[in-house]
Amino acid sequence: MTDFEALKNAVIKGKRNDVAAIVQAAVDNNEDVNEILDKGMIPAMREIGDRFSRNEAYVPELLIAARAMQSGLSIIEPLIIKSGRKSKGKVAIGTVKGDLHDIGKNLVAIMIKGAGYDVIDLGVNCDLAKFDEGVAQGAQVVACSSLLTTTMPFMRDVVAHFKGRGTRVIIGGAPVTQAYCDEIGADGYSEDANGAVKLLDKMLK
Ligand code: B1M
Repeated sequence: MTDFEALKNAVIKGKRNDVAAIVQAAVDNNEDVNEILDKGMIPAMREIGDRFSRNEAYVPELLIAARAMQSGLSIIEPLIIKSGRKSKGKVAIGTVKGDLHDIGKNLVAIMIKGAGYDVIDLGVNCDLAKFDEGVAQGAQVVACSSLLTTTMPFMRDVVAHFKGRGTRVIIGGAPVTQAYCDEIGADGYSEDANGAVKLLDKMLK
């Protein structure tokens, strides 16, 4: 059984080899991937963020924690994504303009891929032209991620850009709320990656 506290500490301290070893052992042991994420890895990112708020951690610490998180995610990703499935639809996902946070966006992308959608990952710092590229490649839904209160307002521009053009826009990220979604007229909001799957299933059924 995985020691979630050890996994959490390894992510916080940025020990990516330790993270990879613990996650690999859990996977080899057939443990629940969602538990590894929800009890070990995601709380670690929350904790490092809180330390950052209290000036007990700085950007370099955030960066090495993020790198450690990615090393664990890359082991989990192939398990979540099933092959040989029939596509349920196409989604273009990106972190909005001015924002470089991609861990949550990557997690959402992995989960929706795993649920049977084709995903076009547009990366970070996406302007309107970048979201247009996703739609040009056939995306029916544009999913926007934002982690900063300063970049969140760009979601309003994305919604306005696609209004009346048949492309739906869904939004998420730590500062984003259902109230904000309603305010800017986005087609949907979800708090987390599993919620994004449910939202798409409802929207594209
Ligand atoms: Co930054 N950062 N950061 N950071 N960072 C936050 C977001 C912050 C809350 C930390 C804090 O102050 N406590 C704060 C924002 C404050 C605010 O705006 N109110 C902050 C800041 C201030 C900054 C800088 C400005 C710091 C600086 O330079 N002075 C800077 C900005 C850079 C930029 O983007 N232009 C910055 C930089 C960075 C790093 C580059 C060092 C690094 C990111 C590395 C990377 O992503 N590759 C980083 C990190 C790691 C964080 C924290 C610690 C962790 C984020 C994370 O990965 N969480 C974060 C603190 C925190 O979140 N508590 C923080 C784990 C991830 C799984 O969760 O991303 O929330 P999350 O995604 C969730 C949901 O939100 C949702 O599902 C995901 C999975 O459940 N979701 C969606 C996300 N996108 C979705 C899209 C959807 C649906 C759901 O579409 C439908």
